[in-house]
Amino acid sequence: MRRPYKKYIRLFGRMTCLMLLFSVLTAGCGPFQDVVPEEVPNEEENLVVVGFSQLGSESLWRTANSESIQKALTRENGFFLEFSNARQKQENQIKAIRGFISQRVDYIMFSPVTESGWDTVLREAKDAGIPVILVDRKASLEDDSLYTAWVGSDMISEGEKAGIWLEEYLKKEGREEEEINIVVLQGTVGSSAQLERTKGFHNIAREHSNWHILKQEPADFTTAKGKEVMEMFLRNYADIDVVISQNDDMTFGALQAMEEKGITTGVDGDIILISFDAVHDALKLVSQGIINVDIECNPEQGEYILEIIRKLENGESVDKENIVEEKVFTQENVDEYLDTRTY
Ligand code: GZL
Repeated sequence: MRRPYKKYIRLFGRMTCLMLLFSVLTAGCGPFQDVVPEEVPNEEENLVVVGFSQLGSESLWRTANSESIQKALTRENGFFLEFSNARQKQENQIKAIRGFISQRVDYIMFSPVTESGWDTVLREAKDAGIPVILVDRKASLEDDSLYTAWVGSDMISEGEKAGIWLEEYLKKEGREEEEINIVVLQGTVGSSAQLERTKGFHNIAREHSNWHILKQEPADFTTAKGKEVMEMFLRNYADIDVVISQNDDMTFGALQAMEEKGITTGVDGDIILISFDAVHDALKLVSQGIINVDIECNPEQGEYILEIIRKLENGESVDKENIVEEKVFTQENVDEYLDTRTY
């Protein structure tokens, strides 16, 4: 819902802040170095101005998530999107959100890099009368009126899907009574992806006293860290049966580490490999039998957000939680999706 009586204040405030923003940009320093300053919206366009603090660009999934949002919130669709890349640092997200507040944007969107530490800045947004939409990850808040809607995945379910697949696979292989040693490459500590995928898998693993989680180690959702942590696992554990990697980028790193030691993975491999995200490059490895199963985490959230903001602009109510559709990919079903995967 537009705030007409404030629009001139907002326009002046916005012009001032955007000129400040542009000066910061031209200085080449400051937290907004990733914001691409399209020409300032003029009031006649009546664009909905959205400030978006994306947590980073750490993974192929994140890139696809950003592109999905940029493709939806376009000028043609009536939006002016201010995009800021926080490089996986909470302080950069908080700085960006405060910048959006001072610019008096119409909506603030962000994907919380970790769940805690947002109450103060979101109260500032609420006091400024700016609705907040959470994207992808969740924020743990004392007062859930501090955000209007969340769009993302049921990541507990994702973790449970991994556990259920492993149960079924071991049964099919006649290994359901075998002692199974598991190591886990975890995502960014404290992120809802890491917390909920871990919780979901544990919901299943606790039913199997013969499953032993030898170690869970954060690898920050990146390929480089994934390789480093897998090298540590291989140094410390001689008999690993299952590697669970909480995103495909870490899986790519883990595969490099195992290949260097001559260890094979997948359908006929030494180690069962379970991954999350299901980006195209990983689905190719599922098709080749190198990754046993990839639990999809759908980054295509732009259209969900577009619908939510349009409803809010029309004064309609919106659901607080908006969960995106997701699949599980194995060698049995992956080929029918490979050609249409855009990320
Ligand atoms: C999941 C998302 C995670 C992805 C990773 O919703 O937050 O962050 O699984 C990304 O690839 O880094």
